[in-house]
Amino acid sequence: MTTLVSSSHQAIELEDRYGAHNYHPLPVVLTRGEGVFLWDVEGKRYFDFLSAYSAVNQGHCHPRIIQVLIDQARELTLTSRAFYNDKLGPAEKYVCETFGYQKALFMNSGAEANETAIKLARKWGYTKKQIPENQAVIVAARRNFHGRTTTIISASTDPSARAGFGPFMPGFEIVEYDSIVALEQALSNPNVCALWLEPIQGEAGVYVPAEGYLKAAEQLCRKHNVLLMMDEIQTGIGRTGKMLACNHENVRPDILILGKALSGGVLPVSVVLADDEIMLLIQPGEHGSTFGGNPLAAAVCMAALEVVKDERLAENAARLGVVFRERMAGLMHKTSLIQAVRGKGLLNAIVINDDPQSDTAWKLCLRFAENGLLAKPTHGNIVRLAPPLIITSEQLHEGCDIIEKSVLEM
Ligand code: IF1
Repeated sequence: MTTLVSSSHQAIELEDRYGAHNYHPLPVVLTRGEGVFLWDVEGKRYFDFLSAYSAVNQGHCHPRIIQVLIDQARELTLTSRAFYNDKLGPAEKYVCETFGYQKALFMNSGAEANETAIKLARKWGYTKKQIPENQAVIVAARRNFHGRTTTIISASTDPSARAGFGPFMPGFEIVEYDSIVALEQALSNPNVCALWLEPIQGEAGVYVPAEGYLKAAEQLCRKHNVLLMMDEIQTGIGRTGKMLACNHENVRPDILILGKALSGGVLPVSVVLADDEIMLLIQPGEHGSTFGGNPLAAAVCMAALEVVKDERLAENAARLGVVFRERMAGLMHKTSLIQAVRGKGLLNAIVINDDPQSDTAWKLCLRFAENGLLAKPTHGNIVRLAPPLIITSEQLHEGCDIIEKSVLEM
């Protein structure tokens, strides 16, 4: 018999008793979402300032995306790639045209898209750059976050992501993020096939590199015949004030990796984009997934991207991001609790002026929740603040009022 949840307490107990303990969530049990708002099972309303880690840029349960989901679900959900379906081709065309690439490869989770990119880069390294067999190296950045698979964590520098999960996949070299000197040195190794970066490091604490870093990285990749592989899973789809964070520096990665908001947070959809000379290196039977490119995902993906364009969400993120950082800068004058504010568009973080080992950021997030706003600490004393991009100026100010009130109460 299935259980009907009637209180937050009960839901938390069930998860605690029957679920793996791979997360430590804030004690809030959500049951409904609409736009920038979430409601818990007791009926309390919250501003969502996490947006499911930027997966719901279009806002919760966007009516246009949900309508497409319902309509497509009634027609056809999954055929596998053993056959063609009538939504995948249009979705491939749409993402290729939207982001300016010749080919698309749909997967599901962000981790799978990164795995796909790794395979593409290695294949390119062996066939085009003549790297000796099994010697290909991918250069990644310190404090990166690209997912949770055993290969991806092999490139992680975060002990909590790695400890106890070895042995690790060889073939990764770590460089300091935001250091052009480090890149120059690492990319000159002739066995390097790709440089793998986030344009802003999300998990590391919304670390925005110095202006010009991404452009320099692109130029160094060209110079050393290395592919630039950009993980825009968290930064893409309007979040930083442009369709892609790379657009801020007119950088065009050779391999572009997208996920999260590609479906508006409706179901897992990720995609890897590249031109023919890279993508066609993968032959039939060499890569795939049961659910990747399914018609439900394809239909939802097109609707989710249309919403971003039609509602000018990148422009809204750019405009309101400035307002948000101004409000936080104002708050910094009223308290010493906030040490720094940083970010781009509506991907921002505040740094709490306390020992990263302390639980101050966690307590602040509990206070936020009490006052009707949801956010989550990352790496100790950093709080990421990233509302859905459909947020209005009025709603943003209301959210900032809650943040200000909570900070001053601490
Ligand atoms: C969790 C963080 C965010 C990502 C980038 C790939 C992936 C992610 C740049 C993998 C995923 C996640 C996963 C989520 C928490 C979240 C996160 F706190 F861990 F760092 F967003 F900031 N590339 N990010 O940010 O995508 O396989 O999960 O679809 O709970 O692990 P995925």
